[in-house]
Amino acid sequence: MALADFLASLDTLAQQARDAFASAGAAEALEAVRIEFLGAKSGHLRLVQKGLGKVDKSDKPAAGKRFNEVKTLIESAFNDAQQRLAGGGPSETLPFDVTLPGQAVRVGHLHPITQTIREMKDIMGRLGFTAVEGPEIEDDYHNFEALNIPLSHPARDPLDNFYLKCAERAAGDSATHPLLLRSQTSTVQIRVMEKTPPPVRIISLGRVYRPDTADATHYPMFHQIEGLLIDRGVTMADLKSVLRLFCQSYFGGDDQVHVRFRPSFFPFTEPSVEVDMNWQGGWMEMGGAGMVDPNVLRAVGYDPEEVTGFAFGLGVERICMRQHNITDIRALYQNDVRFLSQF
Ligand code: FA5
Repeated sequence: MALADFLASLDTLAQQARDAFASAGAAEALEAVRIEFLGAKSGHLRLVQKGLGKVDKSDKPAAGKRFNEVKTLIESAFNDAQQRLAGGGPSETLPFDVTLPGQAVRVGHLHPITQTIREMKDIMGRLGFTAVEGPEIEDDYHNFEALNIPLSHPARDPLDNFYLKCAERAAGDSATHPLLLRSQTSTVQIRVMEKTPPPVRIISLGRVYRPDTADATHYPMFHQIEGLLIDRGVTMADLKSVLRLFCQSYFGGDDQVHVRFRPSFFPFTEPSVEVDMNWQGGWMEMGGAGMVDPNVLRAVGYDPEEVTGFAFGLGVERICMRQHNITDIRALYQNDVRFLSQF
């Protein structure tokens, strides 16, 4: 065989192989092309190699050199195609149809508690409540004293709170008050009223901490939504209406949720109630609420003869659990992606 003919057949083969590998759009197609060109028994390259034996002896070195170059070239075309498909990128040579529907790539989503918090903010925002933030490291004045919880009250017990030993203090706090991880979001009521003249209509959502033993409905760190409304002539009927409206909006209608108000006691509200919701054939305690105690109003400089108000604090985890039928609060914090990805 003339050298020129052999080299021409190699060039043709190289071009065909390059085109075929570049247009392979999936792993199966690529494998078929690989067998077609690089197959050990009857691939095109193998057949061309057989032609090498027919080339004149004096031309063999040039023919062999070119054969090896083309073999390397075809193998690297295969490697390139393999990498392109593994990377998931679009084929360079395939036409790209912009009218085809896109393929969603799921990279993750919000934790169910974050979703619940956002939905709650949204609903309460529509009811006219502005969301505000408060510090998670609190002094015992805002966590207890200003909320009418005296020094002797068992709620202040070191065994029931995470007191901090550190010397550093939150900005602006008096050095005489011990610090702790807040045990309730009711602290934010005080911080807002200290700075804002009535009327007030706020919610605050965030983490609170208690050394509770973890069980199906308790966790040492959990979230609360606090609500506070202060104005002239606010009554218990307003509190019940707002909580009912909130629950109906969140759970989807009167037939989806029953709310029960149980007489109770909190030092900072009078009268006080416990808020329960029906769940799994019984009742689950969701939070506490009541009319803001006149002592609390006085402590922040409000006149209880002029304004009245209500406050509530609900457990975000329990509301999220009821919504999604999660029977154990611990599942929310085990970070099992198989569990979390359901919501
Ligand atoms: C309070 O924390 C009051 N600050 C609520 C309040 C606000 C009353 C305003 C009056 C006016 P309580 O300790 O009951 O109340 O907690 C409220 C809710 O937080 C509970 O009903 C429950 O839903 C949730 N909760 C309490 N402890 C835990 C815990 N360890 N794990 C998960 N959720 C909890």
